[in-house]
Amino acid sequence: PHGIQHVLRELGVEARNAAWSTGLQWGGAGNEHTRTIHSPTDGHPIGTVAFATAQDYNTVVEQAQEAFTTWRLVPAPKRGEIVRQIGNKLRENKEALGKLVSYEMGKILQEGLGEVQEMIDICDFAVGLSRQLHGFTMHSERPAHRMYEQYHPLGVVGIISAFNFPVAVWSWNAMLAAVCGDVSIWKPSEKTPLVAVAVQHILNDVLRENELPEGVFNLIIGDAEIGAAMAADTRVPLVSATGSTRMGKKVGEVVGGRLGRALLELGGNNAIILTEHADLDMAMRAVVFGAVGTAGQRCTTTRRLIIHEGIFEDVKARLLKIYPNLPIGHPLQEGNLVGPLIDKAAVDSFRNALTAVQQEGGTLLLGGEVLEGAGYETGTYVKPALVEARNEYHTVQEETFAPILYLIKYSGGVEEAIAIQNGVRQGLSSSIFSLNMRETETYLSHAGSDCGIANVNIGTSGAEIGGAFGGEKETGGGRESGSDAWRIYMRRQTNTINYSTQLPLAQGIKFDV
Ligand code: UN1
Repeated sequence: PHGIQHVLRELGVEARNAAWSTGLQWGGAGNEHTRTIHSPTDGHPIGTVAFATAQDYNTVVEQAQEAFTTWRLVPAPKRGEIVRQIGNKLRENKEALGKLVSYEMGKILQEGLGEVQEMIDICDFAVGLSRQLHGFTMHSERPAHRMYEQYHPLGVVGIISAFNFPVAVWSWNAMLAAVCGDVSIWKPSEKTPLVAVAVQHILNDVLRENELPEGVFNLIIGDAEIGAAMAADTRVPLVSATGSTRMGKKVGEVVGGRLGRALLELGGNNAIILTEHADLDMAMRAVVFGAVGTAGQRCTTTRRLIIHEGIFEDVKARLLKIYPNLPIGHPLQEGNLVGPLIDKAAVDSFRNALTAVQQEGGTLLLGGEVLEGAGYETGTYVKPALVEARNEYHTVQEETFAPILYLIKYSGGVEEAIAIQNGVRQGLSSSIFSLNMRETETYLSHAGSDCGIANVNIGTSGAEIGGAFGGEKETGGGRESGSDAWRIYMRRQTNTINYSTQLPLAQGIKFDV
């Protein structure tokens, strides 16, 4: 269906037992621990993968360490050239990869293509960056001395990615790490390993064409045990993990326990504030894309809508008109805007959250049903829900990875709306719709949004790669992608060079021997 067999052939993703790949070699075949991946869109099997053992993991780390000794010596702009070639191959394969993202993960094709575009964009960004990995120079207090700082490659970077962005978030990490001179080991979500296999083939081709060592880019497919091994492994100086706060706390604790670096991008509980001064026509598009896009499975998904009481009924009426017409169905079918949830467990947490919030006093205005009948046989398609609720409800305080939008009323000034918005444990993305400068500037001020991302008159999701991406509080504090996020992938060194004939000490200390 939808030409998927053709796509799999084109991308070289046969139902092979691909457990891990160090650059050019595939291993782990013959492993008994295999899993067949079924599409959440139609339940059909896509391919089978073997899960890596602890021994496979060790082999991969050793090969990565070996490759690092070569890769770190390749001049950074030359590393950028390799990333440029990867970006070009991603361009050539954009259509096929976008389709596979869509089929394996369940997001609509437009978003699958968007995800591949994010990978291409970060490649371009990283190519430019490869000539700009600069530190500061400073003036020494001592005569004829020079001081400066430089950034060196760090080593092996572990990348744990989530099912919802099965390739883009990996690329933010891996492409920056690559130009920084690091080698990486990618553990994709066990729910979406096949598109990772497809991308690994592309990486392998580029490595082979450039006669580069195996192990510059590594893929290891496995379950939580592999992630745990990475977190505990002192051979992996940086572990970058995207996923739930529960997972992130474990990784952060273990990595912190060995004083390694953790880059965490965890749960969000993102809100849009609609003040009386909002342009509602514009706001509605952002709200609906933010709440139901990717079927509510982005970490930047809009989960709470904080609405001034003066426009509350108007906003509610508009949403109640838009929601029933949302085209829900196979994500590769043109025209559909909402695909399935990733699996039945996700459907259960969606249903459970809706039950719980109603028990707490929330009102389910619309949605919440699991769709049945032709095209919906998997039981993974749901109707996005609108719920009138209060911010302090337990259910509202949690991130449920599903399309539930909580409508929350406020009656005071923008400060009250900001307090509600900040009144959760997570701090990823946020936005305000208002044409009033006092409101928007207050919202962006030190007393405003406490999130890593704060937008004005655009929604909470769909960030561009050029900015630093990440959030505060239980979102984990990490920053990935653009701006100066590259620094975490390198080690920093301050150098002082004496070109005088004396040995003066700093702070004027006299120490004659
Ligand atoms: C995620 O959901 O993990 O801002 C990442 C966005 C996308 C990335 C989301 N560019 O929605």
